[in-house]
Amino acid sequence: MQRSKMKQNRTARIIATAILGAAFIVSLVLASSSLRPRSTTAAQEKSSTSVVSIDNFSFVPSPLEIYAGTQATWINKDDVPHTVVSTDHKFKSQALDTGEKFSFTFQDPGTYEYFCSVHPKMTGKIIVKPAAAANRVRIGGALLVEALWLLRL
Ligand SMILES: [Cu+2]
Repeated sequence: MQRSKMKQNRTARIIATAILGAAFIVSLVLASSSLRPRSTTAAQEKSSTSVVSIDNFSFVPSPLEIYAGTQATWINKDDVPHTVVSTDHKFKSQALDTGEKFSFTFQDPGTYEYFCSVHPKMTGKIIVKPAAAANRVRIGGALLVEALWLLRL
């Protein structure tokens, strides 16, 4: 009886050690991937996905997906003035003439709906996701907590 319980304990400890090892390797991989290409991915996120064209009486793209902390810029490519007005009063542009821009930095994750006050049927949406780097840190932390919990077995 006593002996089989000891054996069980040892098996649990071996499994816990294996999982801890795996978690450690995973967190190492996550750490290195968040350290190295961060500057390029941040640059890519900024340059490729944060511009909304106002073209032919519509906002393109919509929805626009960005990470928290990203500045979104609207550019009016139409021949008539448009505005960019948040439905929840979070941001509001002046009337934008052809070629004029409006920018707003989205700090908090969430969904932001907006419209053009000159043409209220023109609507758009910005989806702000949690910052990628913060996510990786959160996953690493969760793995560590799980490994520590398993070690208590
Ligand atoms: Cu408009």
